[in-house]
Amino acid sequence: MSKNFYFLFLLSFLFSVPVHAVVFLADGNSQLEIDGNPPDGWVTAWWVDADNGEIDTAENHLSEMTWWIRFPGDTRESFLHDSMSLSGSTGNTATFTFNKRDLAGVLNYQLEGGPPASGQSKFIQSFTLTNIGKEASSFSLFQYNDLDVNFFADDDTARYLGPGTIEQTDGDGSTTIVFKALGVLPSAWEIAGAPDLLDQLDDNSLTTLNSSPTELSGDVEFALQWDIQLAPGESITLQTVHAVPVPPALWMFGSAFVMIFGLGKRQRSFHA
Ligand SMILES: [Ca+2]
Ligand SMILES: [Ca+2]
Ligand SMILES: [Ca+2]
Ligand SMILES: [Ca+2]
Repeated sequence: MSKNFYFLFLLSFLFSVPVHAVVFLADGNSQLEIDGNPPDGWVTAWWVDADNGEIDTAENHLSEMTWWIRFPGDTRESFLHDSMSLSGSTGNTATFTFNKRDLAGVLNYQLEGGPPASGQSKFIQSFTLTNIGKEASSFSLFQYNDLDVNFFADDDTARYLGPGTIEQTDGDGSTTIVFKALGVLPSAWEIAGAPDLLDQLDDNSLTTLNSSPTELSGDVEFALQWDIQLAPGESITLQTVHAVPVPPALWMFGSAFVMIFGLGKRQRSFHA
């Protein structure tokens, strides 16, 4: 084996290293892992502490979340992160830039963890897309989500609640994740058993989501589709929010507590 061959071998190894390093965001009780290895990774974990103030492996709610795009004339969707690079990150935020054809994008991540052991958390993705070309630009953008609420995949139920809103609840009913699309509402959505939709996005044919079913149980996944047209120079910003809110029962208990406590105080001051 020649020296040159050895050098080329080393070089090929260097260039096979993924473009994006893994990015970890942390805030409060939460961590988010962003890992750019296609096609099975982008946001690859969302840990939320729900008990003891320590993040445990079994507190991961997310198997994977990926973005896909298709332009007119394409014969399949492509993994959007192949055209993305990290432009900066802080403790709980990260910014990526995207460029493909005449489309320039900025994708921002923000993680908002709750108090220790609360189980509450939120991560927000804000995506600004600008047509930097001289012609109108049309494209279909997809976001794929395989949430596994409370880590165990098979006992979840996903429900479509209305335009841009899907919730996914764990089998024991203790934890619900609410997904919301804001800014620009999706043109279509779909709920399925994992990994059907990922296979559809990653195969060699065109995918159009069919906006059904409104409820499904098992190892569920869901995807959103935005069909967008931009004039030259035009920009849009769409946002998606994944949140584990305060459970409704706890929220009511909290409000009742405040009411009783408030009344008690008022009565004491009345008698004084
Ligand atoms: Ca824990
Ligand atoms: Ca799932
Ligand atoms: Ca589950
Ligand atoms: Ca496809």
